[in-house]
Amino acid sequence: MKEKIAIKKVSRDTFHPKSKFYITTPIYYVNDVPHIGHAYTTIVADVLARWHRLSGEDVFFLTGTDDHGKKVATAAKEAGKTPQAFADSVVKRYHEAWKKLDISNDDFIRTTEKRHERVVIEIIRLMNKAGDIYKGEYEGWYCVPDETFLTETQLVKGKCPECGRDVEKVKEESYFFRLSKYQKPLLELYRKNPDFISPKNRRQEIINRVQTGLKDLSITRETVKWGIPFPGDNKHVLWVWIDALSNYLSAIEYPEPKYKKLWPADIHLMAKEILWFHAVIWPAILMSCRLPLPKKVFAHGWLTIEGEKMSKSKGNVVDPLKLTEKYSVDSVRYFLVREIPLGDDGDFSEKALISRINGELVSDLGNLASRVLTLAERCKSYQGNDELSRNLDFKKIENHVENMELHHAINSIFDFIHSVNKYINEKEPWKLEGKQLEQVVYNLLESLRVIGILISPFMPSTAEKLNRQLGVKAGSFKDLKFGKFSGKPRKGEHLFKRVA
Ligand code: ME8
Repeated sequence: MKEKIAIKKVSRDTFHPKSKFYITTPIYYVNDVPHIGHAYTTIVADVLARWHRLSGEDVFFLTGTDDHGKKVATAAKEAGKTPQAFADSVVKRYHEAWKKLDISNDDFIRTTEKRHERVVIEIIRLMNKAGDIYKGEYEGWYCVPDETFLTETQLVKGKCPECGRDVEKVKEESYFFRLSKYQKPLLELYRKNPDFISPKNRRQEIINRVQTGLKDLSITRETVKWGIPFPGDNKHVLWVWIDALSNYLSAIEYPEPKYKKLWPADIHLMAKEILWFHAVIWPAILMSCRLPLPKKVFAHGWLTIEGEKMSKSKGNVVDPLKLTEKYSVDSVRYFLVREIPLGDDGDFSEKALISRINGELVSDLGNLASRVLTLAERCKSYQGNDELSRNLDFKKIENHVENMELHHAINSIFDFIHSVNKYINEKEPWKLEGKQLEQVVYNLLESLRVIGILISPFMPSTAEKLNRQLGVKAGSFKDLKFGKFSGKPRKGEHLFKRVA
């Protein structure tokens, strides 16, 4: 291709001042109900969304479902339902799970919605206008569980290299996207924006693959019926991935004012198996449409269950709703974010969950609140100082969040919690009376108020419970300054229950 595509360096503030934050999760296939892997991504995105709201940013947090494609059509057939009825029933389970897990998404997009289809058609129109779509024949392999086209050489022992499952042979008429044209612009994008693909260790893998060359991509299916008809040739439906990726624009009403305010996305969050689609295919589509590119695509690792890959046949699929019947929602949220460094693979085990509940949550945080609120019952008024503020390094916590090191952010919050526990032990307020007692209690209440703000993105209902007992309103980061406590504390139940 002779045409030169200019790639600008995408800086955080190219399009907007630091006032908006648009974060997305993948839209999940509705072939089955949500499991803990889906919950993990959605909880992490929720923590980030809540954090940025506390910073005063205008946050838009999007999640949703991928309703189309052969995988969903097959599951529907097996269930004896139409794809639409089947999708509708599974989507309910997603709504239920996200509500239970305190997910604060601002919207929930489904690819079967009209508002989505309209934008998908516009994207195809723009790609076509750029001369990037042509008709041909696809001959190769297709992995239905991953909804991916594969070449003979990509197969490993005749199976899908990603999921290891059977693939099917495909030979059909198809429309193609000139992905090959975007090899150089993509490499330039990665070079100029070193953080575009995060974390770093995944970046090089993508660059290596793109450097070996990009083949044009089949973007329609003739033998699949469950999808958006290809504009101008209804014999074909759009390949589910082109349909799905477009959700990031359709949910913000491209090209309406909402899009102008929110695009480009600040973070597309997902797990590593679909990084290729987000770091290569999606930016290439956007380049073809002449649209700005997202600022960051971040791929986290995979969750295993008690050391094993999650699978139906092993019977170890963890249902997040069932889990929260046994353990509190906040302890599950806390555990997933604290246990696994974002980007690494990680393991979910009930033993490790219980150990963190009984240790960090019950003993360190819950007992601190309980001790302080008991002491507060002995005082009629309080007057203190800000001596505990020097134990809090908010900048450090903020940097950890900015760098997507959420486990470190929690750790640093707990450093402060430990320092407050130490303060009680040193001051021995149970031996104090009058003004001296009032001062120590004030400083402790003030620290709890600050802790309530800091933990709220991770454990929103615990923060609410704590605020209620302190008699204070929910604060944001501008309220982190010490010396503001004016609550009317009243001790309630322990923040967490010990698990036997
Ligand atoms: O890929 N560990 O949908 P999907 C961690 N519809 N995260 C996991 C996980 C695990 N074991 N299992 C699933 C699709 N996830 C497409 C996406 S986006 C335009 C289209 C999470 O239902 C993780 O976020 O297969 C992963 O990327 C996603 O679920 C895959 O969800």
